[in-house]
Amino acid sequence: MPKYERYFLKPSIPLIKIMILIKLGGSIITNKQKPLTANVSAIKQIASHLRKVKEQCMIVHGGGSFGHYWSVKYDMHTKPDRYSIKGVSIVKNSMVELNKLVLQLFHQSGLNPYCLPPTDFIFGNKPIIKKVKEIPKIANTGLIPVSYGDVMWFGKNKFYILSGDKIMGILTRILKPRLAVFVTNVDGVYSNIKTRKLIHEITTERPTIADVKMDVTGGMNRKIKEAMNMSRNGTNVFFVNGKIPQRIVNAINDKEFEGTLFRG
Ligand code: IP8
Repeated sequence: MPKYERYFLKPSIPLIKIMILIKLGGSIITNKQKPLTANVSAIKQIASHLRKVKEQCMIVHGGGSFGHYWSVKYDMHTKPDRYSIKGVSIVKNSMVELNKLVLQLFHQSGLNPYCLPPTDFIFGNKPIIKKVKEIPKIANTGLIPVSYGDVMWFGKNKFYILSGDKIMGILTRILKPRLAVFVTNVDGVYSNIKTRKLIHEITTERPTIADVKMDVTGGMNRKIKEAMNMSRNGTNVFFVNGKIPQRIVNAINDKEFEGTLFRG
């Protein structure tokens, strides 16, 4: 058979891509005012809306009143350091507990979540590229990989707090999803917190944003920084209010949506 014919007869290899990355912020899946309290009804509602999404997606969730509560108590931060070993253990356990609840509630809503702790694809503070590139194949089976912000082993007896927002940035850089969505308990990015003036679209410049309360991993500021980088790399990034979960679906389905878009 001539060479060119062999070339054309080769079955085309489908390009497997994670189409959508969704970060469920701790502010929406937990009650940040009450330590160790999950917002079960919000998780359930979001899960039932995610059933309407027909593309492969991956979820990353934050720590809220689980991981952040204990990280503050044990003075643990994003900088690798020799933190209290008891603190490391407690923060880790609290994130596993919250993750288990998210998985259970997703499952009850008819989704097929697949737990993927960041230790599965991040070593020290570097992504294991080969492992990250396997994630779309997992999502392609119909499973929904679910990862979360965590306390990570850094080496040399040091640990650090890894934000779910940072995980979103890492995954976007390597997997180039169709779009990414940050779900929080507010409508999007406000230019003024008092008047709740929403910024509908952000292109290149860092916006003047309202001052908001920080947490261990940097709160809204960290999210915005991550979203700016992700959009600069060509991914559209949406910020939506998870209290109205239809907005997540609308952003994904390119319907008119309420929130902030960082245009990629
Ligand atoms: O809420 C933080 O993840 P984030 C995880 O996405 C811990 O910043 C352990 C505090």
